[in-house]
Amino acid sequence: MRLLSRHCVTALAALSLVSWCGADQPQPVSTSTSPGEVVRLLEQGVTSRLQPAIGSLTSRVETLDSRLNSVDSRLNTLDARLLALDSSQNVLSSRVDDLASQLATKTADDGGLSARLDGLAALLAAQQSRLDGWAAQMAEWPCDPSPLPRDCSELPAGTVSGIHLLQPGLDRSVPPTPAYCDLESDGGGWTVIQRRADIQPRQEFYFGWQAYREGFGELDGEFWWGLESLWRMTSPRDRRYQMRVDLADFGGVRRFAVYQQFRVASEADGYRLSVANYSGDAGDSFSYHNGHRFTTKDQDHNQSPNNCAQLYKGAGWYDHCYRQNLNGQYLSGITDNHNGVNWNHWRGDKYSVKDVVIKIRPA
Ligand SMILES: [Ca+2]
Repeated sequence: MRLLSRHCVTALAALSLVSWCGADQPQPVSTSTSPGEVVRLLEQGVTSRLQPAIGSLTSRVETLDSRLNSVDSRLNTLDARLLALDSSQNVLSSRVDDLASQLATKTADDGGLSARLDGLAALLAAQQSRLDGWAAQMAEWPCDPSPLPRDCSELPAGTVSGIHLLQPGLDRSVPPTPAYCDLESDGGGWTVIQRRADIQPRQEFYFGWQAYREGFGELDGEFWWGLESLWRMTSPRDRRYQMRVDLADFGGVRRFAVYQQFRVASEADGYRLSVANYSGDAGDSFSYHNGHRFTTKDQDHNQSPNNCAQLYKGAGWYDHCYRQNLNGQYLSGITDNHNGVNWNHWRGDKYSVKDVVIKIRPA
């Protein structure tokens, strides 16, 4: 047996390696195969052996890639939800702040309410004590042979100004009614029928017919005495009444107007006004209302196509509509509307005066 050459040994080793690697169909190699051919066969063998592994690896890489994409997409979703939660939290936080601020305001309001309730309680107590006084006065009344005064001018000399019981008119069967008597200014004897003043809490004057019929407010504060009492007092023909209006602006200037004739008709005639014979320094803003019936926001008795009380937020003997609006809104001086407590012939119809007193006494 001749010795194999070194090349042949290498080729045989390579063939063994191919065989050992388990090639399915190793190509037959003859001992005469050249070394180059051996290397090519070797590479071919290795490649075909690695092909499935590479395929498997590629597929796994693809799987991982796809899972990575899926994870990436889930991360994006989570990111978006996190952002949404963040924004929700901001909204909630801002609502909590809102509620806290509302709560603070509410608490402050409660303080104001409590003070107003205290004020009302004090008013009620004062009212109660006044009622007790009148009750005592009335308890003595049936036994008193002298009738109650028809108006404040009949109160005995020396009586002090303030609230007194009257029995207006001639009908003795009508229950007595309280009134504020001014027994000092301009000779005294005045029955006050309306007052406006810078007093808190502010008295509302924008009422309907019933309130103006019966009267409202505090007799020692702001009030309207009542049309029914005015009619009872001024309608008997045995006595004529005069009316005086005192006014003051917010600069401390005072003016007055006196009318030597003043009378109010019955409710059936809409409490029609008779007023005449002006004198004074305020200007004559009341004569325009002479001969007109009373109008409230719920009873329109004036010549305007509209309800003047609704138009100018008051009540009165409107025509078409007014030269004075003394039952208008208390607007404290210069206004941009015509709703104030105005006396046109003095401060015009856009100046709501500070003080008003309307009073009557026998002429
Ligand atoms: Ca009208």
